[in-house]
Amino acid sequence: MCVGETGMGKTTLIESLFNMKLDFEPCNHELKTVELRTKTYDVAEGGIRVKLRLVETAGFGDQLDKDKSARVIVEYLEAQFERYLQEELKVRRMLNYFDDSRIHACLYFISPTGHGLKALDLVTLRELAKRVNVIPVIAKSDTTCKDELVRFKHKVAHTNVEMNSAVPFAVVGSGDFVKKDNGVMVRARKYPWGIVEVENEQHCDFVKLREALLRTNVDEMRERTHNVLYENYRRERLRDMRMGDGDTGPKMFETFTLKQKEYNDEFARQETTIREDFQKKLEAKEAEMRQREEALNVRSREVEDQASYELHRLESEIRMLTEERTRLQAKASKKLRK
Ligand SMILES: Nc1nc2c(ncn2[C@@H]2O[C@H](COP(=O)(O)OP(=O)(O)OP(=O)(O)O)[C@@H](O)[C@H]2O)c(=O)[nH]1
Ligand SMILES: [Mg+2]
Repeated sequence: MCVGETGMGKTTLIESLFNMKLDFEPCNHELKTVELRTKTYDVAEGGIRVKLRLVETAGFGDQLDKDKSARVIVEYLEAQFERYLQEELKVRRMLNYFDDSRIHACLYFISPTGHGLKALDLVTLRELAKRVNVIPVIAKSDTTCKDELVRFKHKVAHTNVEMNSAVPFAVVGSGDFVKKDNGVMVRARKYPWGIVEVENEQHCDFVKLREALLRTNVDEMRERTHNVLYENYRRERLRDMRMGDGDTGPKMFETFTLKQKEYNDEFARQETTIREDFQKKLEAKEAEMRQREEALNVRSREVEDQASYELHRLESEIRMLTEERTRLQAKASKKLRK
């Protein structure tokens, strides 16, 4: 994996390391988030054909939120660990045939022009070092003079960030070949005053880096990825899944039964609580409804009483008027007879 700011020479260095042309598109500075571009190649190393998976960051350091740049890379690294863990947890696991995409080495490109590591470098290196073997490289080291480079290397090496190699490799990459005076074609960068040869140890640490990355340290890095970095991730994840020691092997079934019982008990407890809550709410609602019904009954009784009182009053009035009329009619007929 190559992590470094846009245009830092990531693709060129990988092309120089594997002596082949890669089809990684250059990136502009306009990406809103960091992207990871992955490509797989078949390469022959020391006569052996190996599958090489390359991941290059695009847009790294171009956003304001520096933490987010690191987070995207961390998420990618952890996703590869998680794939492996899921395979490992299968009943019929096929680890020998599994397409293991865990990253074994990360070249971290440091800008040659700085006074040391930038905040972005520190934040990212701290997070990366927990999940991948980090190899710091000072990019485009032909753009810095020799004494300054020595001081710069020293400064980076003494930064309090855990890295795989104590001293960063000062590297130069080039896609061009130049013919030397002796007629030999070398991979180099041509300047008005001469050439910087990529594979010349007097000019840069490219050869040392290639030796370390592709030969001497390969097994060590693979082992560290599996035994230390992946192991840490695995431990954390299994703890998250509430698995502990003794959850596998002969005791696994008992632990599983115990866990299942715990789960069932917890489920039953929660179910009872929910049922009791529901019952309480139901009873409260019923009491409220009863109260409202009672209030309505009282009111309707009041209305009924009022109506019957009014009815009685009107009936007695009608009776009095009828009597009055009868009395008046009798009086009138008596007068007529006279
Ligand atoms: N001086 C100098 N220039 C370099 C070196 N390596 C690459 N370059 C130049 O830097 C420019 C960018 O190189 P790339 O390899 O595309 O950089 P990159 O990091 O892959 O860029 P992105 O993928 O776009 O982020 C090109 O013009 C290269 O020729 C180097 O070691 N020294
Ligand atoms: Mg590139």
